Amino acid sequence: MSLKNAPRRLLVTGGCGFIGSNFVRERLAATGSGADTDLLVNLDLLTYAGNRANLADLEGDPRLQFVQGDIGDRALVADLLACHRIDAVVHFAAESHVDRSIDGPEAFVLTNAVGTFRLLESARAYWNGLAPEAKAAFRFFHVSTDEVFGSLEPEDPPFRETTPYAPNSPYAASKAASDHFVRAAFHTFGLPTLVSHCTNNYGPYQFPEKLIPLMILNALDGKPLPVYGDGTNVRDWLHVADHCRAIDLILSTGAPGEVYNVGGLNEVKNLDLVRRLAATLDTLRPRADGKPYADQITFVKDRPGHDRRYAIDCAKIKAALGWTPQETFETGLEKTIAWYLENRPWADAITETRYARERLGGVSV
Ligand code: NAD
Ligand code: TDX
Repeated sequence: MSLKNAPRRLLVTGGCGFIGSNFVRERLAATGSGADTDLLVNLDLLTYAGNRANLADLEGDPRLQFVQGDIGDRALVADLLACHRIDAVVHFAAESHVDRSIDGPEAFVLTNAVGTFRLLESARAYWNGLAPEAKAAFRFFHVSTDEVFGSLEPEDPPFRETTPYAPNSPYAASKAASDHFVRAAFHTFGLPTLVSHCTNNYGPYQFPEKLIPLMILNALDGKPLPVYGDGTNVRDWLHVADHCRAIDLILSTGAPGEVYNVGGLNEVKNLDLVRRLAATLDTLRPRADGKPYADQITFVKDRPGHDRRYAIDCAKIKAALGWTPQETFETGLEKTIAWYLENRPWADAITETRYARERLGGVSV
């Protein structure tokens, strides 16, 4: 598929987070693919989840510019869009952790709903002033989640793009609110928007409050592996590199106003996943006492409102854009575990911060 119309001057929000930093790295590495990047401005507020170390290897790349700031700062965003003649916004920035949204929902409303609304307004004002050709080529890409569709029972068919919204957590509700503003910006004002709903991502640079890195690091530290409830909740796991490839493809070839579901085709029960992580670590980094890491599994109080199952039907993106995930869970998980083993100083630097200690301490012990 030709990427000749791919945008080349991007404003990426949340580029110091997990998926954003992987996207920035993949995007800058894609030179010569037809989706070359002339400039990538990374706007990130550096909340507890934002980490400049996630992009340390790219420091000095003349195509990458970091700006610390808020997506809701209209003057700043207006300036960045105009000064850098941006032709696409790729919006990752968010409060992203469900447990934190249960402890304190307001930050989720402010960042995910109000912040996205303000970013849309800034983008719309800039887009309105563009010449016709640039106006037609401009894109606003919103990274959403499968969680806006609610929870599936074991026998339910996976979520489609047309599945009605039924968000259950404050996080999901705030993402749903942002999706509705994106939809309205297209329908009412014609802003060329694109939306993706993806399943649980995994891979390098994920903040260690999320299931996979938390379990790997707790295992190595001899801490309990806290499985919520009975561990039968199901998630569909998508390698972050496959997600980034999907975003690139949608950005270059997706139709404005369209929504695409992106899934890993890889449903796993939480307890099975944790057992699998433990068994892989038994091989790669056996415990000093020779016992299995699975001995550290502890069942803890369930997450309130815990969604039973997520699964995505990605027939649309497959048929329309030719995307399918390339990573198998087996290879993806092994590479991911190896990455956390090799990058212990990266994780230690995070877990030593005050924010992380407060939260991670609360979850794991
Ligand atoms: P993350 O928490 O790792 O990173 C979020 C980033 O946004 C951080 O760098 C943070 O500093 C930045 N940020 C937060 N508030 C900001 C603000 N007001 N202005 C500017 N920057 C701000 O999140 P992630 O896991 O990389 O998720 C990225 C996006 O993908 C989110 O929109 C999330 O809802 C969505 N998503 C994530 C997953 C997943 O499995 N991680 C799955 C589906 C969808
Ligand atoms: O310690 C834990 N024990 C546990 O059993 C943690 C942190 C999680 N879990 C369970 C809860 C979920 O069923 O594991 C599953 C995955 O949990 P998270 O990693 O917190 O992800 P989830 O709640 O599924 O949401 C993720 O996927 C959708 C991302 O955090 C969201 O940003 C994304 O939108």
